[in-house]
Amino acid sequence: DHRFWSTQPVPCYEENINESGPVEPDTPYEKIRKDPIPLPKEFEFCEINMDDEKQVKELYELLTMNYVEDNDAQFRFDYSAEFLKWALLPPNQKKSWLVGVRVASNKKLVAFISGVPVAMRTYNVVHKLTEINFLCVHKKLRSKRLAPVLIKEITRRSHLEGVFQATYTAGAVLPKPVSTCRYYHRSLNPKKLVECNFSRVPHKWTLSRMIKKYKVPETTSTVGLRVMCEEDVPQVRVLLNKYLQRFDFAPVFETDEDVKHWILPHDKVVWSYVVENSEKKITDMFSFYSLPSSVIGNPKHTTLNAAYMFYYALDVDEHLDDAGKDKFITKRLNELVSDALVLAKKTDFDVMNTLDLMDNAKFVEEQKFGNGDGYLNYYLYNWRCPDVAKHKRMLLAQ
Ligand code: YNC
Ligand code: MG
Repeated sequence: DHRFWSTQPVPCYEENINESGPVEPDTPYEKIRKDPIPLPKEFEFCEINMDDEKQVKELYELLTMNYVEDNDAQFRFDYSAEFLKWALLPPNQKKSWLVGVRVASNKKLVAFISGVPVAMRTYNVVHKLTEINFLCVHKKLRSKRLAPVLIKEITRRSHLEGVFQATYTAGAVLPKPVSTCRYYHRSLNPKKLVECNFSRVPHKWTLSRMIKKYKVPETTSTVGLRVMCEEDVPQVRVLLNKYLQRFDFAPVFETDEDVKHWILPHDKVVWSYVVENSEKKITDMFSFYSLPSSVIGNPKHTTLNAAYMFYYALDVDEHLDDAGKDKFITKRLNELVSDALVLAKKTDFDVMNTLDLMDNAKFVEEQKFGNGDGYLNYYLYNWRCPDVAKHKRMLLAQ
């Protein structure tokens, strides 16, 4: 049973949902609590200013030591400080949505939760909502019911800004996922992955056979492929929004500023490429981001350099029937992902990760991705809607 979650406006596990709508109505401004949710007296809330390098470093250190680990505690996400600044300072960010908890006596940062504004479409409703991420409580303060206080506080701050719906992803199973994704991994550095205990040499295989299997070409092969630049932003926005219409659960890029922030290459954080044809038209784009993991207690390696597939889009002829579209997307996507692997390998990534969403089922096998043992659940807060099918969802959280 869920002592906290059973009090929240989310559907319960058993619900079979056929219609869309809010679980509870918006709270009128005068009814929203104006002072923070009480914390145990030894703690106090603070706002983390991501323009202040000292605070960025404090957040980086909290997450690096205490954020998400895999089931066997072999790996822990190690988001870089640069990544955190990028993820937490998008256009129209609200300062009040980067909530820290400090020890009152010595000001040590011991917990955090973030919200960023995002426009998302679920089926045919476009929402402005808060995307919640980076919920973290210091390992020494676990199981003290601090997480519900953080969640209630970010909810209050979201309500004060007039936002009554939120979205988030978590490995944890909570009431009630709108969709559940499985992680997929494509080895780029099999030797290191084996040494880190991330992969295993299959029965009756040798490491050299594995290395051979995962070798990628030296150069890309798609004609017209190049790094995305600022002039591409308007075309990429149109291309991406159009492609995202294929899905029932997807972000909407409402302004060029959004695309500039989320998609343009960002040193050491995001890599983005476009395909430009002879008429200077952008026909395709794809991107990936860097999210290393600390390798816990390994004598030889400290960091696994993982790239995660991010947005991609292709120009699909609307006149094709569904089968024709599927065939086209399968062929084109395999060409693009194969080049993405070449580029990720060149940038020294050890592995490319993705989930079973969007049109990914059309390339994972051919591109030699294998399923992992991790799952990621997608949630909506205060919005009830039918479950979203695998191939109808689009990622957003990093
Ligand atoms: C989780 N990941 O079930 P019940 S993902 C939400 N998301 O409540 P305590 C979670 N709730 O079941 P701890 C959760 N994990 O009794 C646990 N819970 O109703 C629930 N890990 O609280 C849990 N980061 O403080 C239970 O637990 C209650 O000390 C127990 O703290 C939890 O960012 C946590 O995995 C996760 O740092 C902070 O374990 C801690 O264990 C930790 O006693 C490592 O809490 C890092 C980690 C989570 C990453 C993420 C998305 C978070 C979404 C939060 C929900 C947002 C709702 C929308 C709000 C805005 C609404 C508007 C408008
Ligand atoms: Mg706690």
